[in-house]
Amino acid sequence: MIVQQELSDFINTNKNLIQQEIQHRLQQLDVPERLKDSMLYSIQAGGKRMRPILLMASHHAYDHDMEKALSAAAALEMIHTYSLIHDDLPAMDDDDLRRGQPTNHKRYDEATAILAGDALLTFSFEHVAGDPRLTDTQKVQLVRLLSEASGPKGMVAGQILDMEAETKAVTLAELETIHTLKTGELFRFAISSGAYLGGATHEQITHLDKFAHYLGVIFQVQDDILDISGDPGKIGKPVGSDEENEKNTYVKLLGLDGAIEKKKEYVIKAKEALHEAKAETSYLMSLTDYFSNRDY
Ligand code: GRG
Repeated sequence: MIVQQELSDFINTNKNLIQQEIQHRLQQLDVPERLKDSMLYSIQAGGKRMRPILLMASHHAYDHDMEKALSAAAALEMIHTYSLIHDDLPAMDDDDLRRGQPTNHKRYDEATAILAGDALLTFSFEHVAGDPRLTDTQKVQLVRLLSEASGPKGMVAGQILDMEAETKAVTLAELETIHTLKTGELFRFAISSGAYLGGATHEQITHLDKFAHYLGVIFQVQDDILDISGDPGKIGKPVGSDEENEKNTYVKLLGLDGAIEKKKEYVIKAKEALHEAKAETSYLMSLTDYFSNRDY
């Protein structure tokens, strides 16, 4: 069992490593200045970096040489940032603020925001494929896992199902499918690719996939709970507005107490799956509680 301070140190150290990795690579890019600025604008706007931190923690469970996991972690954050830029566009969620700052299309313009998202998505693959710290087999495997998680079988599928669900009531099972694809697939990439690069076996990765599924739901349930608590740090539609009321959420389907119960149940399941993965999973254990109790 690790203490709170150790977890904070792990998070901060890895956050800095990830930041340096992304910043360094993007700043080196010899591309049109406006494109580079808009890519860096959204990357530098903050963000909790939860996905790449999870990837680093999953890697650490099998191997302490963290350098090897850095390009996959950076690529994951680039893809997450692209998805937020596109999600904020007028054709999708039409948001003015993200990460506490004007959204990319508000700061620049719609066309530039679309291109900044496209560029972050495609550059993420270039970054992994060009990493001299990885073997050719690792590069191919990471590109495959990353495209599956973020593409039409993963996050993009979740996004379109979520858009379709805006105009109808959904069941709990349908809601879980939407979030498993839209949010959970990137979590699954984080956990499985970190472990893969650390040398985990196929069987261990199967247990970790289950863990990632539960963790994705925990993250989303907590997101929905924070939404109704009106946390000023969270950017969404104004609490109580029509658009907010129409959203399909765990709190809407289960009530606040039911959502809290669901979260507790999934924390237990997540930790059971971690035990089965038979590795040094103390950071992943603590991150599960951190995800479940986060207040921003
Ligand atoms: C546009 C293909 C495409 C997909 C968009 C991620 C996503 C799919 C939409 C974002 C909308 C949203 C609020 C999703 C629910 C949970 C979520 C992914 C929140 C944002 O992630 P955080 O809280 O954000 O990790 P930070 O800013 O900390 O990185």
